Amino acid sequence: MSFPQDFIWGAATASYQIEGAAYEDGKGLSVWDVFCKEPGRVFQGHSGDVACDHYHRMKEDVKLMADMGLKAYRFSISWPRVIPNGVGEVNEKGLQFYSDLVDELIKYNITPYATLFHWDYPYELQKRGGWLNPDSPKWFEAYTKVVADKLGDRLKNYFTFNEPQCFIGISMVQTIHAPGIKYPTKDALQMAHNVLLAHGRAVKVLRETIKDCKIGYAPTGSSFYPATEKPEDIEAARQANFNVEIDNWAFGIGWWSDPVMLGTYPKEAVEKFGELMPEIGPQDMTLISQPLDFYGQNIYHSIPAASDGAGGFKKLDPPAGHPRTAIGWPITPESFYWLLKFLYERYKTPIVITENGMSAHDTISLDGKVHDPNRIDYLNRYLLELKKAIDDGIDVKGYFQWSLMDNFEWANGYNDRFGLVYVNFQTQERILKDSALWYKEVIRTNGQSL
Ligand code: GCO
Repeated sequence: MSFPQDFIWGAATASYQIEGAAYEDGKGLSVWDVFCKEPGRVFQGHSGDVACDHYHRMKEDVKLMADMGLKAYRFSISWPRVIPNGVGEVNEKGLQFYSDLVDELIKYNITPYATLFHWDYPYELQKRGGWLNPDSPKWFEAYTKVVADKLGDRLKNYFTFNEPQCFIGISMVQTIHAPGIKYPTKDALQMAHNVLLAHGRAVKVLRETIKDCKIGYAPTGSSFYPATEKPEDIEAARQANFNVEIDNWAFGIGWWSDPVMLGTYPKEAVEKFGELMPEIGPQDMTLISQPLDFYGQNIYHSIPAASDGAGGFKKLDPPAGHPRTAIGWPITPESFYWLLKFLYERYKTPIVITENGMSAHDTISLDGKVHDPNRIDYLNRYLLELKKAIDDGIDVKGYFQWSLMDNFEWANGYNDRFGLVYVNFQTQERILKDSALWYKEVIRTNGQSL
């Protein structure tokens, strides 16, 4: 076996990270617009005000995607660009931008995949309590309906949420991301439940509005691979992936994916949380766990796990000098094979890798090109592990590289470059890196060139 004929070869971005035009054409404020202006929040006070100026260069950027032979593009929709106050009046100009983007992609035969929420939450709704407000799932449903009504005739593939681990965990527990507010655990758990309800409502309204749509979810989470291939270490890694640590619940895969895929919160964690657990209505878990067409997962790296000799697991540190990306993440290609295997065993749903890639301190060489052999090697290694998973019968439908282009890396500002396309943030010049040309060949040969 090899990559299936219809394998989805794509790249991904997110609205706040690339669009810019933060105050144009009637867009409302997002929590990121406000957060970036708060002193000390973001590296060197960077913001997404201009970012890659994609809002004005969308056609040029889609042309680049076509030049690279991308079969699919995963972008996100900015909720406050579409509904400036989060609820109520629709901003037609903002909505039109996404409609034009979808048309442009289709013109080049690139299948659009939209993420409904990739962190740029409407500031007006944050002022009303954000995800803690019991009405928040309904707000998200209403926004989803607006998107589906306008784009659903052409846009058929949706992801509801990107990485709830981050926009609750990093934002509301660690306070490193917008809005950067620390909430007590009980409130954070309630918010998490409201996000899951919002996911359920969005799935429902998408299915009702667009008969032939396909829906997924794009979480991430702390993940583990077996330190050795001894059966007890494999079992230890399996356990570790879905175990919810009370101090680290917000980053658990189990906390965010078991309710969606299995209709239950992980039992041991519920018992440990006791009175801190959110209120769960009688129909909630049914709403949250409606069947999905594919399960998305953002995978960058994992931690080795081994048996603790007593039926449990222990986490290991990578060996000294282990390779790392510029942002400091360990390079662990085996995370693909093992996590895909464990996810497929547990959730029994086709998988799409919704993000994977590496940051590097890329530079323009004297020859005017951007040589990034490290990124090519990274992608090559991970994709070989992906192929191994497919060869083993794991149903992986697609792969979205992160990211199409260098962009605003949240609290790290423009310090980390994740793109296949180099962006000069002063001139907005784009240059295809060597990795973009390499990926083009992978796509052209449907993975045979790996
Ligand atoms: C995330 C987000 C992306 C990031 C990327 C690199 O995973 O944090 O989905 O927006 O830019 O993952 O950190």
